[in-house]
Amino acid sequence: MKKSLWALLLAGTLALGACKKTAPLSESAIIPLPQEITDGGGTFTLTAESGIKLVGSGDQLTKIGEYLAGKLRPATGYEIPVSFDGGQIVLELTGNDKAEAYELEVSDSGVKITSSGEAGLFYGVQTLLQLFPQEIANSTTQTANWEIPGGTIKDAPTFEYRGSMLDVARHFISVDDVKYYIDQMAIYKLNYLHLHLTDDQGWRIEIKSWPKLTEIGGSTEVGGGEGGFYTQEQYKDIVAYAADRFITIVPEIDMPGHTNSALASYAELNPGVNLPDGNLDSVNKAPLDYEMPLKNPQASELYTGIEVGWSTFAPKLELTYAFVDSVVREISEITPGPYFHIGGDESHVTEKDDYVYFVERVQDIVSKYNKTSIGWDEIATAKLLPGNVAQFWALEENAKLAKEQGNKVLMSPSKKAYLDMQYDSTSRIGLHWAAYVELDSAYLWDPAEYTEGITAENILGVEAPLWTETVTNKADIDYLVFPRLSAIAEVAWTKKERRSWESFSKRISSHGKRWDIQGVGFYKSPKVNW
Ligand code: TNX
Repeated sequence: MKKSLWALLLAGTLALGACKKTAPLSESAIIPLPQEITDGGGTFTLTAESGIKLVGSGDQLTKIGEYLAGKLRPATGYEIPVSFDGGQIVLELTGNDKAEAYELEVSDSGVKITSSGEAGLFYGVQTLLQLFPQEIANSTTQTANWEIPGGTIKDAPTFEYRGSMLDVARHFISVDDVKYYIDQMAIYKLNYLHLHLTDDQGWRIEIKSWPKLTEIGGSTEVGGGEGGFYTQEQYKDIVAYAADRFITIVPEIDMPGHTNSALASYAELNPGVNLPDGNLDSVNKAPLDYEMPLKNPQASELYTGIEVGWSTFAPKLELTYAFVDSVVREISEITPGPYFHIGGDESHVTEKDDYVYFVERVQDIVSKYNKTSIGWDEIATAKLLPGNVAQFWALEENAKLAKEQGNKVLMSPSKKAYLDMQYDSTSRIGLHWAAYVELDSAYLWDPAEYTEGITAENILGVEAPLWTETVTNKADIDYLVFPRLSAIAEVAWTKKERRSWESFSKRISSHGKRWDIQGVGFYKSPKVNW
C-alpha cells in the first residue's frame, strides 16, 4: 500500500516535470510570428558560463551584443560577457547592408543569429529574447531553468514600414515616456516612430527662428494642463535612442489645418482684415480670396478643447511659406530619417484650391531639404511629387488617387489601426468615432486586401497611431496600446498565410505575463485566456 502511494507520487511529480518541459520551437510565443520555423532536436540552456560572441564588424554590432546581454543579466544574475573571442551565443554580421532578414539557430551547443544587416541581427535578438522563459523579463535575479527549444528560424518582414505614431500635441508626452514607447516598439520589430509634434492644442518642438511657437504654443494642452515641448537637443536624444533600436523618427508638422498653436503664437501668420470700423469680430473668419497681407492680424487664442477641422494657415500669405521653410529646415537638420510628415488632414476651413496650392508648395519645400513627404490621405487630392506617401486613414478614394499618381500608401485604417479607439463601450478612455476596436478586430485584417484596388505593391507599410485627446499619462498609453500594438506589428511583419487569430490569441497571453512582470498596464481583452 505504502509503496504504491510513493509510486503514484513519483509518477505525479514526473508528469508535472514533463508539463514544464520546454515546448518545441514552433510552438513558442513569438510575436510577430516568424515566417519559417523548423523544430530541431535538443535545447540550449543559458548558464553562468554563457557569453555572447560577436562576429563581423559594424558600428552597431557591439551595441547589439550589449543590448542582448543587458536583457539577459538582470533576471539570470549571470555575467554574460560580450566579446569577439568566444561565447555560446554567436551574433554574426555577414554584410553591411540594411537587411532586416535574419536566421536563428538553436542547438544543444549554442545559439547563432546571422544577418547581413545590423537591423536583422537586432530582430534576431528580439526573437531570441522571446524564446526564454517569461521570468527573463524580471529586473531582479530569479531561479529558473533558462532553457530554449532547438531548431531554426528564417525570418524577414512583409512590409518595409512598420510604424506607430504618438500624438504628443494633444497631451504632451515626456522624453522618458517616449523612450519607454520606443523600447516597447523594438520588441515587436517596429521600425518607424511618427511623432505628431503640432496640433491646435500645442506646438511641441523648439524652432530657434520662431521661438514663440514653444513659448506660447507649447504652454498648454487638452484640458488646460501645462503642456510642454522638446528642445532640439531633447529631440536629437530621442532620435539617437530610437536609432540604437533601429527605429527611425518621422516628425510631423500638421498643416494647413490643425495649426492653432502656431496661429496663437504669431499674430502675423493669421490672415488680417482691413476693417473699416476697427471691429475685430470677423478676424480669422475672413474669406481667403483677399489680398495678402492685410492689416490687423490678430493672434488666435490658445485652445484646449478637442474639436477638429476649424483652423488653417493662410495659404495666400507669402509669410506662411517663409515660416514653413524655416520649420522644415530646422527639423530636417536634426532628422536623419528620410521622411517628413506634412499632416494635411481635416483642413475643413481651407478652401479646396488653396489647400491643393498649399500642399504642393510645402512638398517642394520638404524636397528642397532632401526629405520625402508623407501626408494624411487628403494630400492625394494635390499633385504628389514622385515617391511621396499618402497615409490612408479615412477615405478610400484618396488612397486610390495616390495609387493613380504612382505614389505609395501607408495603411492606417482608423477602424483597425487606431490605438485611440475604445475596445468596447465600457473602455475607460478612448474615442469611438471610427469603431470599437477589440483585439481580434485589430488583428483580423490584411493591409493588401483592406482597400479595394490597393494591393501589396501600392503599400509602403502599416502604422498604428495613438491620438491623445483622452490620454494623459503612461497608464493611459499602456491601456490603449497593449495588446493592440502587438497585433498590428504582426499584421505588418508576418505574411497573411501564416497568421491566424487562434495562434495569435494563444501567443499573446505569454506576452501578458511579461507585461505583468514589467508593470505594463495592458488591457486584459476578454477575447484572450490570459
Ligand atoms: C482624426 S486621424 C484626426 C485626429 C484626431 C483623431 C482622433 C487624423 C488624420 N485626424 O486629429 O486626433 O481623429 O481619433
